[in-house]
Amino acid sequence: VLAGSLVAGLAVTPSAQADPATTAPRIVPAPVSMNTVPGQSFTLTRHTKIVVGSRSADVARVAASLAGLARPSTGYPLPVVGASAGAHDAISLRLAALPQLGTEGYQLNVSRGGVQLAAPTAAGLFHGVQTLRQLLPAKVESHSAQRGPWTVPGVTISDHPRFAWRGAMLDVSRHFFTIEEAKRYIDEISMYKINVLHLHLSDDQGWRIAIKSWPRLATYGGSTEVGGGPGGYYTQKQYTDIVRYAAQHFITVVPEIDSPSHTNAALASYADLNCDGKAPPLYTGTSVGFSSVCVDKDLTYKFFDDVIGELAKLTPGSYVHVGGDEAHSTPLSDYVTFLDRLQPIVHAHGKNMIGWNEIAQADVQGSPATLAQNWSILDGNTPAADPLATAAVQKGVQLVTSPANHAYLDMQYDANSPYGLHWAGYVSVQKSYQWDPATLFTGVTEQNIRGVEAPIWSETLTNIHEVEYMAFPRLPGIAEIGWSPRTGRSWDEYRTRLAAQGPRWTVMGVNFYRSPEISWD
Ligand code: TNX
Repeated sequence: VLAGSLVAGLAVTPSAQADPATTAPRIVPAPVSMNTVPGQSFTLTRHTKIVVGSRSADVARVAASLAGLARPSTGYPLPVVGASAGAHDAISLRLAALPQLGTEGYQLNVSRGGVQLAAPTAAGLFHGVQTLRQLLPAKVESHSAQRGPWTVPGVTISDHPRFAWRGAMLDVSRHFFTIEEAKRYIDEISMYKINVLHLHLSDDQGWRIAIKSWPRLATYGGSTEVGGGPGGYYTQKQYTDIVRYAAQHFITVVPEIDSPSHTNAALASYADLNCDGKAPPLYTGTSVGFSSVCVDKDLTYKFFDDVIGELAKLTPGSYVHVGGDEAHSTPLSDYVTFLDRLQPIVHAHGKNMIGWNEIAQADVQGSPATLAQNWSILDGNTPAADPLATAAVQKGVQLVTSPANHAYLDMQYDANSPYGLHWAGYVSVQKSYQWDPATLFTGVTEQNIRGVEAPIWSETLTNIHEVEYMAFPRLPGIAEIGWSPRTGRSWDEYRTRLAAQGPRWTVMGVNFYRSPEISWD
């Protein structure tokens, strides 16, 4: 019996003879504890049922999503039935009082008789199903019938996340991504237990959400993108659809309206928002920091009150992201004035505020729970002094960590990467994995950290396939840093687990980069 999947030396080198019943399964993110139980594997058959042991619509939906995944590939009916059907030859999902697992943990036991998944919440069951997916053969991801056997190795897993915020950011402003593309990304990130989708909805190059009180933002401000393409925007109904789809994957959408800079699309749409009353032209280049809203105009605050008000109503999650980055053409005193007026607007609409780390220069308050998203270039292993992180923590503001040289997935892997930027350096798969939130900054402890986030900026990325190429295989490593215990973490062990993801992505049609750093299965 092997305890603690992250303990060095546990990783089992894959070999042609590997017996799935005795080889430690390769799961990303690594579970907190996993024991393999030899001789206890379970094989799905056409009689296997999915038993829902709790009367909850959310649990029923998790069961339905498991059935939806496994029916096409196995060709089995896998009926979803109630607890009276019994747990034999079944995958059973039930809610249970397991307070030690928090709000997202789960327990998974596989034995010859069946699979037992228990969790305190439907979110925990969903995360447990993601683990179960990785215990099944990769071809379970196929949309057409495949040949079995569909064997799940005997294991007992107890698992829960290290950090509450495990985010992925998609910049839909520099290039627009359709709702179908956003949903596809949700499918992919939820496999790795990501629970926040941060949508960067506005920037100089495009405004991507319809605002009823300021309609030209979308119809004019959304009409182009980097390179001059047609751009686009989400109607409020479409945005709601994305939010609902994300919620079904236990992902909270955090919408970002960037300000006071990164606002050219808004300034171009409404001349009155400019200090000189003149609307600049739409912008399709890739410079940053040249735009600024007019900090002295009352209309500016009416504008953000209206925009954040509409967005807050459409957003069930508790956070609205206000940007705040790279305000190079806003004098610091204006920047502080602006943020000090913006934060109460966010609160007035019942939301908490998150912004890029520069917001720590303003009078931001830890309570309610304001967050600063740090995007500094940092060693990641040897703590460094970071004035903005220090300022945030001194104000009681927690950090979401996105060190650009480790967690920015729009950075090129190396000089040969066909897409991406490299202002923060090249970010190899190893580099994206070898850092930790608790060793980024001096004077910042784990208690100051809400979690991690992997942003993808889209100056060079025009469709979801290009986004996938940047996210995979790096995003699962960031997800693991957010979810798994730090003890025993090692690149050499991780890369063998990551290698097992390749065949899954191939079956799913995910356009991943076959990095030579990994010996892909
Ligand atoms: C910096 S990081 C930005 C974005 C760019 C990105 C490109 C940050 C908060 N702002 O405006 O898109 O670099 O990597």
